[in-house]
Amino acid sequence: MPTLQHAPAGAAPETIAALLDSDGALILDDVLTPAEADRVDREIAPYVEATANGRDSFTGHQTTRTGALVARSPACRDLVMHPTILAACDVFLKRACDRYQLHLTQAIRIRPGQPKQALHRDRLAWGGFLPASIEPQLNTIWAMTDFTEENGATQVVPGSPSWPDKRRAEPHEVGYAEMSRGSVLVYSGSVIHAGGENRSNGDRTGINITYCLGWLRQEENQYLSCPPSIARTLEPDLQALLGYAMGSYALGYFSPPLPAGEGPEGVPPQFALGANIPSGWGEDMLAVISERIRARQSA
Ligand SMILES: O=C(O)CCC(=O)C(=O)O
Ligand SMILES: [Fe+2]
Repeated sequence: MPTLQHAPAGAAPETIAALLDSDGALILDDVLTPAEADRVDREIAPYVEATANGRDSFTGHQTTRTGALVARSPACRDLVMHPTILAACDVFLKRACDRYQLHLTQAIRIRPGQPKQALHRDRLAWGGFLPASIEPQLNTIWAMTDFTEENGATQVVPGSPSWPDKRRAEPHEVGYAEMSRGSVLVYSGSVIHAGGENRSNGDRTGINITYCLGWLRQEENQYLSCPPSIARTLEPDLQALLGYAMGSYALGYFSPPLPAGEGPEGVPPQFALGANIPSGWGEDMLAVISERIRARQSA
């Protein structure tokens, strides 16, 4: 059975990106202290307890999935903003975008009796239209319980990012993201993986926090899961990660739907959170993009 590579909590972003390119996944060991994991547990527990099982075999009839974790849990905001993960996103995702964004926040509780999930690539969320040369996504699952092969540790097929679409994994090619509570599975949008079967007596809980290229649609609609009334209380970098920032020169502006003459036209999303937008706010980004277009044309 293949095993996953492990790296320390503060691993260099280039190391993480290289393993994501080659293997598609790795485990960062013991990133959270037990007290930090307890805090996450405490904050999400009421929501997780109240969540019904999934609606089909993919979401899992013995699995609960609980979202809106930025709005609901300050401790989960710290996971979203974890410096090791954001540094890895800077290297891994900025190869194909000006800005990456939060894609999904979801506590996944695999309960006893849940069978294996079907193997898949998360990039199929975009329907298979993205060219294979573009890696759209960096994913994390933060272990809130120990992850073991017996209790449903994520199944992962190391090396599968480069496989052709039609290749299916043989059982001996599937490994398990076994890790201790507080560790993090990091995996790409292109690696073949799935939730595991839970043959134990206890729950397996992981916090799935994922990031994607800023020009793609987010899996969890962050503007609805964390609307401006809540987003305006967050730190600016987290607001931007949710999508309350321009994704590129022409991505994401809006016109506040106010009576005629009472609001500006075409302002960045931060305006909805109370920020003052300076005049000529697009100039810097326009210069960057014009330069890039020139460089492409002359290449
Ligand atoms: O819970 C897990 O271990 C993985 C779940 C998964 O891959 C998914 O739902 O897309
Ligand atoms: Fe998945």
